Amino acid sequence: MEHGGDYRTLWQDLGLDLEAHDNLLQTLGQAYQEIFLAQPNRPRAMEYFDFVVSEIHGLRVRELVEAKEQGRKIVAGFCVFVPEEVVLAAGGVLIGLCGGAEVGFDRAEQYLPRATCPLVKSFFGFKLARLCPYIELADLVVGETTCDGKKKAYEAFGELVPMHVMELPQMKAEPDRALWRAELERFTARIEELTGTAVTAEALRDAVGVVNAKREALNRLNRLRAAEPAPISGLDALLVHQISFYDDPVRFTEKLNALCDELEERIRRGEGVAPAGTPRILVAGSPMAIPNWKVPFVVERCGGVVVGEESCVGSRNCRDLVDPSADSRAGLLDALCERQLRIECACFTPNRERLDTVARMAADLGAHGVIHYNLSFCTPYAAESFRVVRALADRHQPVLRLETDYSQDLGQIRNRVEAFLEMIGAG
Ligand code: BJ8
Repeated sequence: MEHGGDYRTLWQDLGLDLEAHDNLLQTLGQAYQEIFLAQPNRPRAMEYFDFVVSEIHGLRVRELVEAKEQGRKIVAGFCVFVPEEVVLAAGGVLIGLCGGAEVGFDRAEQYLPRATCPLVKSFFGFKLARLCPYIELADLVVGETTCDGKKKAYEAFGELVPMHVMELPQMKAEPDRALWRAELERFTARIEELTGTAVTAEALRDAVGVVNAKREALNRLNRLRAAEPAPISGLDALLVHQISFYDDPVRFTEKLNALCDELEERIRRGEGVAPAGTPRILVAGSPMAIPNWKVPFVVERCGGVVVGEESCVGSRNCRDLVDPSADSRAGLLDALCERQLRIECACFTPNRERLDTVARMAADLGAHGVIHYNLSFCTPYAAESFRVVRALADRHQPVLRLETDYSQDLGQIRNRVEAFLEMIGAG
């Protein structure tokens, strides 16, 4: 991938496999060119996000190295239940780890069953293949007991990196809330120990403000996509969500608000990325981690436009904000707990609210159809897909179930998506 600086010494110091890393960046650069830069009529403000991707293993990594040199700790996580607010309040940096490419799977399969979700195999593979600078920079990696695939993978991953695993309950009744609240306390203590900085009420409130502002900007983007014609492609919007996990939160919020200003302007002028009448699709289901761009790529190359993601790389991560009004640290942790337990992850049972959320999002965004997307071997979302299909059928909303991994099975997916778009168009 093109980048502005020479980072070879940096990558070497981090112990990356330089040759394989060169190949990875080259492949990613080509894919980015074909998938993103080739799109017509993109908003100008996407330039910043293109730049961030072109520097994905460069400038941001250097920033993090400098942050470490100044004594800040880098914490890495895989799930939206890892509270960024606590890490920021202790002066640390939280980054989401790569898990969206078929990298190092053969090595990962020496630790994990073949029938493991690609997202899990990917973070394992990136580490074993020595291809992810972020994993190498992390002072602590935080896991959570969500699905079985992740939960068991963390046991093995803990042999390779320093880990802290949070016990996420599987239900949302009172005892479960108490458990998660206690886990937030235990996590905060671990972060304080790591950073040597006490998490005060004041610092936590500031951090809540920073992360709420980021979520508000993401929500603003999501709302603007309800316009017809759609002002931004699903590919670009997904990319923005993916970048939200590893960019500096304050800078990211500023740049995203600038993008939203431009989109508002486009909407006022009646401009879109695709003509009015283009079939509009909501994607719901498993998260799409960077660089997993398969579904919106296929939908948009087949003549549709993705207008929303009911996903953790999407609305699930930003829909609700933390109430910042408490004046004590305990009160703010309560508010954090309260917000997180509104997240409708399929790892919870029951998870009925999610069915209404998918239907409501489809209606609010003016979607003509929903693609329920799940990664291969992701049992929680696959199991829920049946109920989502029924709930949408009751509302006469067309839905397509897609299950895929990170392989290049584009032809097969294209056939199914084309048929779905045709059906919607004819309906
Ligand atoms: S809160 S969705 S980010 S757990 S895709 S690894 S579920 S087998 S990622 Fe998730 Fe947190 Fe829930 Fe959101 Fe398992 Fe499924 Fe793989 Fe998954």
